[in-house]
Amino acid sequence: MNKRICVIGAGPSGLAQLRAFQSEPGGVSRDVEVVCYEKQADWGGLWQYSWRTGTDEHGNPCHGSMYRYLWSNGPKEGLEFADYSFEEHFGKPIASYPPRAVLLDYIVGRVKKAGVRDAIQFNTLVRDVRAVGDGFDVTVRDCLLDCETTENFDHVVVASGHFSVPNLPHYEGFEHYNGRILHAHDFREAREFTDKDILILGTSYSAEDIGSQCWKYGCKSVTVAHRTAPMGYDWPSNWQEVPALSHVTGRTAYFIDGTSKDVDAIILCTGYKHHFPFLPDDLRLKTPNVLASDDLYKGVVWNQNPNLFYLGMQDQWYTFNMFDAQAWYVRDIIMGRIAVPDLTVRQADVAKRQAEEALLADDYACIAYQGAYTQELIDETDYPSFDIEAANKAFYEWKKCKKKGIMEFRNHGHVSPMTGAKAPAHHTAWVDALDDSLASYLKSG
Ligand code: FAD
Ligand code: NA7
Repeated sequence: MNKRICVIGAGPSGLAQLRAFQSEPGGVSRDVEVVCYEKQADWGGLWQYSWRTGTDEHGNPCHGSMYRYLWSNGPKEGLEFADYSFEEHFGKPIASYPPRAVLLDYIVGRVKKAGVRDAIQFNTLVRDVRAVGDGFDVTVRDCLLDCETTENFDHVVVASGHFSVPNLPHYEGFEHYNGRILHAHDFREAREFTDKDILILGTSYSAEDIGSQCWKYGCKSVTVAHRTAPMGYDWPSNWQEVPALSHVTGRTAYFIDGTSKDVDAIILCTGYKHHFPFLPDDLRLKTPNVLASDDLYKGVVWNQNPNLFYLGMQDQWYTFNMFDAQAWYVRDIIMGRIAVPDLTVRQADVAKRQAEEALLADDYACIAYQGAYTQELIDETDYPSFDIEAANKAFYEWKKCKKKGIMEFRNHGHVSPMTGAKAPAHHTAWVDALDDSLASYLKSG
């Protein structure tokens, strides 16, 4: 067969692809070579915290969007690997909303066990990918040696993430604002805003969580401006939701209903762009953050050139186990076990998924939709089947817990779809847990 496969990125998606090949039925064929290029110095993608903002140590755009004190914003029972449970990794049941360091430890634990690190070239930035015949020329820069090389591959798997390049809107008066304006991508330490009045734009995960972080670490007030609709939780008394921002003068933010508020900082929680500067027009995915993106058959195969794949490019309820389902599916296409149909069928598949997404009435329907998509891919490979309904249920409970108490939902324990065990309560309520280290989280009582 003699196939060469290039994986771009060693975050959860790229690592899922390495693990999929490592778990190949009958062992990895000596005729298949998998090479993973990772621009950062270590694996784990976004879960690898960096204090840096702007540019990294090599002068390239900094990938990291994670901040200190980040705790999982969804139940871990929704993202658990089917081939490596939390209980297997930690040797005991743990609570449902672990901090970043705990999740990184879990992600890394599986791939350490699989022994796939040697397949990764770190500090290596993919600069350019070109279709050549049935394959691809991939040009990379070794950022330590500061030199470029080009190699040919039969398949390319793009697993470079899509929560790293900020969407940065402009509002009138920003250039004269007398405070700090930053995007969520550059937010690192909530204590920077202790005793400050902050304004947040956006109403999704980043807005909710960065606001909650700043509140937890003592900011004076949180004001959240919504473009479409308020989040509508029962917020603490120093937190208000207001209509969209109109403009800024000096330190004062004016909203479209004519009200105003003096603020010390404006945090743009306005989402991210799918951005692939290393891909030419004929290979580049262009999509908003949705469940069924354009041009991806089964959510992974690039319609215009089915030797190219994308992992994890959807809006995400499901994460790690969905990336696994995708990676196992891609592996089986590459290994010739799953046939890719012709272009007309691929396009019809995308159109059907998009039409189905358009009919989804609420978040609960979106969760069920992505759960069904994950199941669909799993059914076609040997990825261990698991109780998707139980994972959906954890997400549904999470939604309800948030409605009941937005600053308390992380104290709830959910049932693992892998082991059937209910997670214990954490030893400290989230609001009082100021230390987010692995050691602190795992200590008992
Ligand atoms: P990433 O984690 O982004 O990894 C992509 C990798 O590709 C990176 O290592 C990057 O360095 C590398 N790369 C990029 N470009 C290149 C290039 N040109 N050359 C070489 N390497 C490259 N999900 C959850 O399930 N629970 C959560 O609580 C949660 N919280 C989140 C909080 C924040 C602030 C953000 C931004 C995301 C959060 N997510 C969460 C979602 C997150 O997207 C996924 O958990 C996961 O990290 C996605 O994995 P990925 O491998 O697709 O992308
Ligand atoms: P999302 O989920 O893509 O949400 C983006 C938010 O930004 C959403 O509320 C948008 O409002 C809002 N937005 C976008 N453009 C604007 C402008 N111009 N003005 C005001 N508001 C705007 O991104 P997140 O960063 O919250 O979450 C991404 C991931 O990071 C997620 O997986 C988390 O786990 C962490 P809209 O509703 O469209 O009006």
